[in-house]
Amino acid sequence: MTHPNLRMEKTLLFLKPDGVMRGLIGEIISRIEKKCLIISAIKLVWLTREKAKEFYLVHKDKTFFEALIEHVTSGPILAMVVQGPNAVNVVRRLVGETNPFEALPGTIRGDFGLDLTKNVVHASDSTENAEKEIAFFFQPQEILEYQKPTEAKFAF
Ligand code: FUP
Repeated sequence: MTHPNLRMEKTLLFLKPDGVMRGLIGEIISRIEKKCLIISAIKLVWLTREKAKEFYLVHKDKTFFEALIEHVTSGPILAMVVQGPNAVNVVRRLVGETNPFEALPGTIRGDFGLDLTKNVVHASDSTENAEKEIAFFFQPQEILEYQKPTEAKFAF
């Protein structure tokens, strides 16, 4: 039975270099899996400065822009397309507040974030941005549609 307030969505989640370097790949993927979300695409990417600036263009005039670009290009990131009911909002809530010192315990940033720049992950903040950010990292043929048998009962 489809719940009227639920929409099947895709969102873009990536572990920043601090997350990858600290060995948090398994931990973050585990949290996504335990929430019964589906990983539709996944890959390691090492962003160039040009690509990082393009991704964060909206922040280009902010004081933290250079530090942000420096950090996200300092090592590989693990980019994923995550799918599920209301996935954009659900993943943002799993991720927690931008500032790790305000993010609640139990959220990814609340549990692992070090500072505003090294806050472990990025997650799309709207369905519109999710679509753009997914296209930034993935070709359509890299995104796989499937259902896990154990989750078929949640399908709608
Ligand atoms: P979020 O959507 O939670 O990732 O946060 P924002 O879009 O506001 O910020 C994008 C990224 O900029 C954050 F992940 C980290 C970085 N940032 C800083 O480094 N310093 C700040 O004061 C705010 C954001």
